[in-house]
Amino acid sequence: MSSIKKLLISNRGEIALRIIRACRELEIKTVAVYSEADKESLHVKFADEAICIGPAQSKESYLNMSRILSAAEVTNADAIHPGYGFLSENAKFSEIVTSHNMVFVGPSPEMITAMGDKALAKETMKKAGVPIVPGSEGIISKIDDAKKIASEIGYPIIIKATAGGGGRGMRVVTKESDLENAFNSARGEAESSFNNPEVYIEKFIVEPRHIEIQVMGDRFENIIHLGERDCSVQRRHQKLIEESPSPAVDDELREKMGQAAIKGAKSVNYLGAGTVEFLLDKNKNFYFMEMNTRIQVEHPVTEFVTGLDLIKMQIQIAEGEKLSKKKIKTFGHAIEVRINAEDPKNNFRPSPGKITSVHFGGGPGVRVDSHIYSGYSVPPYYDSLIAKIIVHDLDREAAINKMCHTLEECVIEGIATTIPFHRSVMQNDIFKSGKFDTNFIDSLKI
Ligand code: MV4
Repeated sequence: MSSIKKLLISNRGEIALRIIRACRELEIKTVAVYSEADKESLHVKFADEAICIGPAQSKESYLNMSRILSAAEVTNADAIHPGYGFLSENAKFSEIVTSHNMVFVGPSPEMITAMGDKALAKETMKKAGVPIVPGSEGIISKIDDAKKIASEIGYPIIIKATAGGGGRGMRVVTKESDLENAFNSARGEAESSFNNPEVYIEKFIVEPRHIEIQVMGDRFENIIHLGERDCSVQRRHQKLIEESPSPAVDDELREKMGQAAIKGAKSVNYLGAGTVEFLLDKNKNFYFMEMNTRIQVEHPVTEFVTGLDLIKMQIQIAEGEKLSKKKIKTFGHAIEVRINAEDPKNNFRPSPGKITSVHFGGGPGVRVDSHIYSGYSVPPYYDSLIAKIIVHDLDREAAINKMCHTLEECVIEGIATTIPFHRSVMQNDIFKSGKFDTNFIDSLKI
């Protein structure tokens, strides 16, 4: 039972602010770290202490373990929260933080490694009885084996990098004559992206939805699920809009997917916040895809429908607290849109630069998680997320309506943002119908 007194946040932007706010409520002191490009960032101003850890490039700052650890040592921090991205799923970082007698607010190195290898994670989930997509048992390294397994499961198939995620090293193959080229190029891309050429093969699920279950585990073998998030609105593997509940998931399916996620998480003794990602097909079959061992960008939609504070829970679990025995109740419908500094009229090209004025919408059931302000310059070095707008209302229709009005109230001047794109999606008939899949955005003419 360690009680955290001072926590260092090895991240930036809105998530760093989010973690600082949770710490204030828990009466934990905070240390921000920042790169030279982030001197004027809000997380630097809001934290109790702030330490510059190096130049703008992530490798020299937010990804530099020794500089972050030095910052923790000189400030006497007794815990580190990695947020999402950067070092949040780096097994070595988790290990080093712990070996320096600090609490890592995240999973053990073993857990990160086990889930970071996608083929291994799939095997682990299969053994636990979680449904998986039919395919190869583990890695396929020879084209003849690839041909054999592909003809067994039938085309179309998908080749995936075991070190992958985010679409890199992935190839869809519809006929055998394309297999050899795809196999070799997937391995090549996997090698150059992840220093690991290993791939595995699955049946390709056409027009799936991306549904993920939020789970939380404590040190006392309690694992709970907090319902699903539907993240089917994506563009080039970047999520744009997330919501809970999913328009495609009824109570019965939610219970099935929730229990499957719990079973999977229990089988590895999962600790802390995690997300079990599934593909859901047209016939309501669901298949394990990946498990993320971090807090996710879209956690606020789950917070809105459950009334819980997932960041506070993460920290309390890391301190050794037990999960509450109270039954999780969900209420209403929440939608999140990601506001990126990108120009939707220009192929979503990044649009860094100085923000000359900002106004966000507001009102009951509106939440804005953002680190921007008038006069702030969006640096070109990091991901382009500048704000998340999350709304909550009684049902999906009311939530969409509220999001429309909120987006109408929003003004961001000086840079291009994805606000106009979100306004048009909120008015799109397919989006409003709730009947869409992961191809929805790429099928729009934008
Ligand atoms: C799939 C799939 C269809 N069938 N696997 C995309 C990212 C990576 N995490 C896995 N992905 C997919 N795996 C099988 N067997 C379709 C995708 C996919 C996708 C998944 C979720 C959300 C958006 C997507 C966009 C394209 C492809």
